[in-house]
Amino acid sequence: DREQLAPGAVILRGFARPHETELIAAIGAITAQAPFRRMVTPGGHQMSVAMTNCGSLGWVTDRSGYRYDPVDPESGKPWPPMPPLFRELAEQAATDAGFPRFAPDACLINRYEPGAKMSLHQDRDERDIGAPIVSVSLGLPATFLFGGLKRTDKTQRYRLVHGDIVVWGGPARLAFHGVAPLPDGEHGLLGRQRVNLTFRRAR
Ligand code: MD3
Ligand code: FE
Repeated sequence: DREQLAPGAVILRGFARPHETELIAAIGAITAQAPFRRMVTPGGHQMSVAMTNCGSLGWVTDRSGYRYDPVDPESGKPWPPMPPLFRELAEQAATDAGFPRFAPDACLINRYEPGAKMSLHQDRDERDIGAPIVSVSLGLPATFLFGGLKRTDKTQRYRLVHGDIVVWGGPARLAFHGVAPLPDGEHGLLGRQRVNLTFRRAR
């Protein structure tokens, strides 16, 4: 089922569930090559969310700033390739939400352990903001915060659970958003964590 959160923001509840086993296996293979790590923001704070990437470009942050990098700075090697299933699932979800021909070149993989959060921010590091962003939630449920185009705009809260996919495009693309501190819990396949895949067209 498809539900509109806001203009341009569509949630496809359970859309990834039929693929949960393969998605989790693929995440395991990617993180064996490019382990999760907690990056440092330009302001010098270590993020509570641990991250890695797959695809031709990966989102990274360090003291020098945010960027998309074809190379994992920890290994000096290219990021693991994006599995065809990831690409196909993201494209199918985008199409169902009204954004056909989405061709992501970057997949950021975020890991939240209990207490980890993501503060309110905008995603503005992509060259083509005409392309949507597709996010896949796996593991423990989280509360997603969705605001407006100004940091001070009122935020709405949505609960995202294992298998949900959200497509953010059009007027929602530059909205402020974040994730509330992850409550502790136990997920049958992923244990005490939430993993989020974020697909973007960076270049
Ligand atoms: C709404 N990640 O990595 S994904 C991020 O759950 C990020 O890990 C969150 O925000 C997470 O930048 C949320 C959903 C998401 C991604 C991009 C958006 C929502 C968005 C861009 C605009 C509006
Ligand atoms: Fe974001």
